[in-house]
Amino acid sequence: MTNMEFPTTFLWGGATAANQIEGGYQEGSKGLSISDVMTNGSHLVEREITDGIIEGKYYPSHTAIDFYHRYKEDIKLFAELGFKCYRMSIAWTRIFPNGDESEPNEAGLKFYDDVFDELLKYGIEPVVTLSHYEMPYYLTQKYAGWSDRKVVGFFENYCEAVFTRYKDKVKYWMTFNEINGLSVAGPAAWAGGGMLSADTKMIYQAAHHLLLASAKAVKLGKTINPDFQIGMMAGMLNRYPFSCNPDDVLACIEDMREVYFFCDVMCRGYYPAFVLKQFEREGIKIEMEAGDAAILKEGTVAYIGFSYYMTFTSTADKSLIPKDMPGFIKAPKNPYLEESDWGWQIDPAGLRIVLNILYDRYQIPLFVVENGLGAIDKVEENGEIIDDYRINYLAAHIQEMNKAINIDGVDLMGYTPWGCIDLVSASTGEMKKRYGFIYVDRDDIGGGTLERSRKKSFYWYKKVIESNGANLEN
Ligand code: BGP
Repeated sequence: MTNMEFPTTFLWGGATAANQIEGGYQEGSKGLSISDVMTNGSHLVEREITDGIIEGKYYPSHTAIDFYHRYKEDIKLFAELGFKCYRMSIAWTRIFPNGDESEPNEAGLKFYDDVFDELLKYGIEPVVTLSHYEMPYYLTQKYAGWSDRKVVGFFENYCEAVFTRYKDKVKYWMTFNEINGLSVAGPAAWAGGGMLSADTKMIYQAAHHLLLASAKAVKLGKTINPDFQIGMMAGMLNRYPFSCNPDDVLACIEDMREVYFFCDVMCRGYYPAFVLKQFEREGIKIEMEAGDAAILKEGTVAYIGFSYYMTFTSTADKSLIPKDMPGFIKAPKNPYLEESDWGWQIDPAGLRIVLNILYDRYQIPLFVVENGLGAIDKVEENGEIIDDYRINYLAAHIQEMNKAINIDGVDLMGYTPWGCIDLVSASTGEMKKRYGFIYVDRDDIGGGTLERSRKKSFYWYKKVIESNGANLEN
């Protein structure tokens, strides 16, 4: 008989990112970040990236859910949920407002000291992303973001400041959120690379700098505290061949390289052959310095954190791709899956598949650091929020993680569902696309009291954690 229990060390928690929750965008001498110049949009209308702040436009990150002032109340609720860990990010712009200063900003450092102390007070382990879609805006203007190698040095200074300051408070780190998002160009090149537009060469040059910066962070972190666990973070956009036609299977392998390129370099420590061949074929010459290869080799990560929301298909027959399809990946819909109100195809079994693929390929621990259902919640007259759809989604995914651990033998460290407290959507800037166990009274254009309340899923997830994943009943 198989023992279907989660490991006793399993890190149950929740995940957020600074720019989607903090607000206080100019407080404590914080600098402007790339997310601070992004307006609100919808799943049909892309968020606008403005040239600085423009009067009359609405920028959701400026107040977000005001975690900057309410973190104590929010962390208390996380403790009530029984969180073992909390995934959050540090806003680089609180520590180095422009990015290229030589000394860090004390008010910013102090803010995260307070947040970490509050978490540790309840025995909640912080899991910290160093850069979650928000580099200093100034670096995009002066250096064209990650396309300039100087930014690697600025990032190193930032890492040194936070690693040194928090070395006894934070053990789990991740370098760049969804680093592979960069290959999807458009707004993703902005969020991940700080570049307004970029051709293939520029994308790969920026990717090289990000990969180098990640490896340098790992190396540096280990010298500051050898107990640090520094991982990578990928957006696990897994694809299936649309049919069993070998052409579709090959198209799928090729599409998946957009994810594996990044994972391969960070986990194995060198560029995979397929990308070197692509450079050769397309005449792409990336500037690399002597010594870069050694840095990549020495700076491999301790674990793979990844986000998982949905899956996609791949086809060799491009005529099957619907015209004017919204979203960043254009591919025919999978007829076996249902989708969310935002068109994301829900695939719990796909999570087990992904866990197996990643573990087989890299043989290092995995961490599901984002997963969840973005949905519109209805507040009943008595104030209740009955989000059974969210409970069903999460329960189905937790069951698949359990199988991956107990049937397949995958080494899975933990699970931090995305947006454990409602927050600003990264892709659309909306508030109504909610993921949380905790409801926040805030709308898409800045209205609402910002008050917090517990949804039905709050009580459900609390039981899940209490039972270490054994009780998934609604
Ligand atoms: C991931 C990002 C998060 C997040 C999540 C949900 O891509 O790492 O920042 O927001 O997706 O996406 P959205 O907010 O667009 O619903």
